[in-house]
Amino acid sequence: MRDRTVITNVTAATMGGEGYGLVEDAAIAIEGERIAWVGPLSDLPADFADAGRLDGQGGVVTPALIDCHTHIVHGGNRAREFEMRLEGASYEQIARAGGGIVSTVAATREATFDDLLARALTRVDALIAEGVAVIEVKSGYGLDLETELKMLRVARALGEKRPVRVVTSFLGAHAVPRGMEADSYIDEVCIPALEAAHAEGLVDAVDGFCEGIAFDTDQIRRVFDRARALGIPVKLHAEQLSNLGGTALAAEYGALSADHVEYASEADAKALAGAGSVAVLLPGAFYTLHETQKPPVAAFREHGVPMAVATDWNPGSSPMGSVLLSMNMVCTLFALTPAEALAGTTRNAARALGLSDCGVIAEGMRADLAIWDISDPAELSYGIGINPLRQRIHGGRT
Ligand code: DI6
Ligand code: FE
Repeated sequence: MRDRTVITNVTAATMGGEGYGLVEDAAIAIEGERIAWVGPLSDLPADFADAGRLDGQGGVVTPALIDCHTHIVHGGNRAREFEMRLEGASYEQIARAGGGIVSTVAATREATFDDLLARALTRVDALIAEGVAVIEVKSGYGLDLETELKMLRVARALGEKRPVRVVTSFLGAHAVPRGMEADSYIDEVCIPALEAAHAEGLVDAVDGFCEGIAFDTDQIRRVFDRARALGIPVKLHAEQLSNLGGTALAAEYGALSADHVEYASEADAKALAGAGSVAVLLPGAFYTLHETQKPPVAAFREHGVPMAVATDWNPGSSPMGSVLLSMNMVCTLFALTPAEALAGTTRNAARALGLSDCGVIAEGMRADLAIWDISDPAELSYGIGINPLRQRIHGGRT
């Protein structure tokens, strides 16, 4: 018989439906790696009477957190660019002067597989310590076939070395490498690299950066057409620094998500709603770049666009290793409610990754749970630099 455990003495924020979906004095029965039952302890089926007990000590249990947008596999760091921005240079100026993404590309090409893996594992450990059970990891600092594959193999290895689920995104269309034109890069390097990575089973989704300093919609469209032909879902860094039509393009391709979206319009919000795509909000990049244009949160709410929240952990625009901090920031900077922030790192983050077996506490879902030393789930967003995790459960295992 499979392991059976019942978590008791907790308030459950199930995240099913509106708000937190709170169940006071809850019981959550786990069988193997799945949730077998959830509800008030007083209604627990007699069937579970002999199961082991896990005392939640009066805390709150939520779905384990999901970081649905990261670039945690990369070489080097860009602390010098941080100093340059403090001296007045902009992110785009630094990128056009040969810094920015392409400087991380040089460091990532140079790093060995083992170096990249060791550094990324420290980042994974920081996220696990915050109750994270699923991490999305992008390529995009290789910009050549060999290094894009190396990054994605490292990403897959992270999920073998640690008890965490890794979902990969191929981000070959992240920047134009030195010495190449954007069009020939897309056709001669990016698309062949995508095909090779897909053939190796390394690609769960295809991403791109649609921006003046990166690729236009025609170039992204060519990558998306190939993704579609290969049967891979797409997502897009869209409307981060300007409005180039990336969000509308993402919606046209039925994207899992459009990410950043500070410069998205009301029409973009409607398009996302029509496509069922998630808007992924990345307040770490907004904060780091001193951005002032906020994403159209009111329009997302009005049109029913699900909002997810993530770290965007990367060495340039968001050197931020905390999902909890992203939840605080998205409330303080973009006026999400703490319940929306938690939905953004659980239910809607799962949706942004195309996962339907996690992100809420419900029968049949994976038993990916976090038990917190708090009495109100709003405390998760309210604290700054405070980590109240008591225990993380991943696939039913503590
Ligand atoms: N937008 C971002 O915020 C990251 N990538 C992107 O397309 C930044 C990547 C970097 O600056 O290294
Ligand atoms: Fe990003």
